[in-house]
Amino acid sequence: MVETASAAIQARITELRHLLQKASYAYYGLDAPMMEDAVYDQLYHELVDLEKHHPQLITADSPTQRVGERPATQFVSVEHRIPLYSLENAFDPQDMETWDERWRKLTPTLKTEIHYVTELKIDGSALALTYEQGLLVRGTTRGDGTTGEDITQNVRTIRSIPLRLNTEDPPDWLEVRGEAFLGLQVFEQINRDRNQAGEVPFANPRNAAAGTLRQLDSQVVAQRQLDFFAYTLHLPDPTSDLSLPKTQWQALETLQQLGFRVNPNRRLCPSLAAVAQYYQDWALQRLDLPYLTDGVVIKLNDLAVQQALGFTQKFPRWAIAWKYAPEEAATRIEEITVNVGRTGALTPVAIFKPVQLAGTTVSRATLHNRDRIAELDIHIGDTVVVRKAGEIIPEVLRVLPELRPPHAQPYPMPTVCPSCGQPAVQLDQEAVTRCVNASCPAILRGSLIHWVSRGALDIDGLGEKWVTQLVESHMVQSVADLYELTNEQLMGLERMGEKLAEKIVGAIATSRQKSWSRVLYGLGIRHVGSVNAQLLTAQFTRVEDLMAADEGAISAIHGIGSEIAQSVYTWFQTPGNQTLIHRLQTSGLQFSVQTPPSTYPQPLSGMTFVITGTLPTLKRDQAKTLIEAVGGKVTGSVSQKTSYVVVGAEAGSKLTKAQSLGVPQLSENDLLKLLPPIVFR
Ligand code: 1X8
Repeated sequence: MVETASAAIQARITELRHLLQKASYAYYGLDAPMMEDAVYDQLYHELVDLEKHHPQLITADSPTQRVGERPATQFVSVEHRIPLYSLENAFDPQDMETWDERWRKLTPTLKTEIHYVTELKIDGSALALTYEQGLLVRGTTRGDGTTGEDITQNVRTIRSIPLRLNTEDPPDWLEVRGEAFLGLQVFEQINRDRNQAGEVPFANPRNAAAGTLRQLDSQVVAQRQLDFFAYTLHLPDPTSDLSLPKTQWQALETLQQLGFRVNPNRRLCPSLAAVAQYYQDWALQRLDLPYLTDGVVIKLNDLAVQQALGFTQKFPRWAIAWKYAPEEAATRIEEITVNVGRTGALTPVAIFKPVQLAGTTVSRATLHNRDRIAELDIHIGDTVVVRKAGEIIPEVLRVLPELRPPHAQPYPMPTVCPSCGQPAVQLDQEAVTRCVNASCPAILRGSLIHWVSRGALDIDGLGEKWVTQLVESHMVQSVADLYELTNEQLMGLERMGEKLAEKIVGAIATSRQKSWSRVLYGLGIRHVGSVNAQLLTAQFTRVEDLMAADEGAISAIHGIGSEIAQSVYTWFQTPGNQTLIHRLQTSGLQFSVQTPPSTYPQPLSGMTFVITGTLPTLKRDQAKTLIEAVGGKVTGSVSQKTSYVVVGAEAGSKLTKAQSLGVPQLSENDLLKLLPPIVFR
């Protein structure tokens, strides 16, 4: 229902947007959070609620408007107003000297002293962002540099990209360029979830970022938590009161002021020697960053000099990328084995002669599926180039065909499951080969490994080797059997001692306390990774509700698409799965949301508060949430047991009663001082 909005409501909406924008900028732009997540969420939900009742007041730059409702059907090509050039690459100091001499020759009359700005080269996907009158109107991919794709819907979901510029007087038009990327932790979580969902993991964070940006459904993009570093600012010539930066260094500062995240690891270098030092300094340090870099970017600082130098056919003359050598090594494939995972997917794995790569010994790498093997044209005995993709996951890059031994045979994907011997199924549209035997021991083993894993039921001590024995000995035929294991039974396993058996049985028992969302994740339903499990259990707080829901009700959850909904629905309608749920329920596992204990410090625990009158800024239930978050209780009436009354304007009988009982009084300000860790810093 649309309600008419009073001036007070309009003012509150504006205030909330302002606060949330500021908080986002502090968090993403400055890396200096201004409020706790819980407070942000609360203010955010207050705004969502107000906008729901007053949809006529929703604006495109509201922080609630990041995720589009409707998936795009395709992306539209757009021509870049200014082309996005790529950078010339340098690989050693000699290349740098050559570049330096070249631009110097072209500026013989240069009098001023030249500085270089050095920045990290982010291994992501370039974006161009257009702002008109201070509002984000378009986000495009680089494409071929001349024409890119309009992915505005997806760009809007990136929380470190402001929807509105942080300036009073924006120019009619400006363009910002930078790199969208995925942090390593998020990347690893995405791949865990993809594995879990039976999908092929991304080879590296760059592919994952590029793939995510081209997702048609912006809800999926929003879940992936892309991030963005801005590095170029294009302003129209006679600009507004944004003072026109004269140097790249100033431009970076302006970008930061406008609300963008700018990489802090930049340096102003007075000489090529200083540039080389920066390159050296980051060669190892970069490996500790939470995102990937593949080199450093060097730019001439003076924008007038940049303009005078201009561009070649392909590159700016005033900038260059000095790349770090990717770690690669050649080795021989000795064998290809096949893993059968929880989802029944048969994954080929190359086993090769161990090699040193980026500081570790590597002897195996996934080949993903038959398509990838065909693409690489791998034969057993081939010498291949392997690389640690993004310094994490070993990857087979290519075959060296000239080193192929005579009579080497291509590798055929098996037609039967190597674990149970039943025929493996290869669907036409899918690259994945699957075992579909419901009682395949490899699938059971995979399901158990997933169930006990850290993100699921977190059963410590029950490692893969014990799981394998439990499956092979037929002691466990379903995850529910775990909850009936005894010390004595476990001690029947090879090399199992009394202490360890006791510890494992204890860990299994404790896992009964694990949350409903972990249980749901642990069940290993296709497409239900940890994020989706949380979304589902937030809406369906009891398993009965989820079981009773149809596909429409499931896909009505923001962030849950129809494919996921169908998978969940089908799973819960399958009789064998219903039996499993029933057995697990009988074993005492959690199938409903329990109120989680607060993770904040609890300085107010044991204290009871009564709020009376109108507080100057907090609404009553906001004050209540804050107090409860740090352990306090809020009740409706004053008694001997009341620790404090929080007093606002026009307080009535409760204040009188408190005075008569000698209960101490607090103003809102006094209250806020009692809760420093969760309120605005
Ligand atoms: C590409 C990149 C640039 C920067 C960082 N990462 C990149 N991938 C930077 O300037 N800090 S500039 C650039 C380009 O111009 N193609």
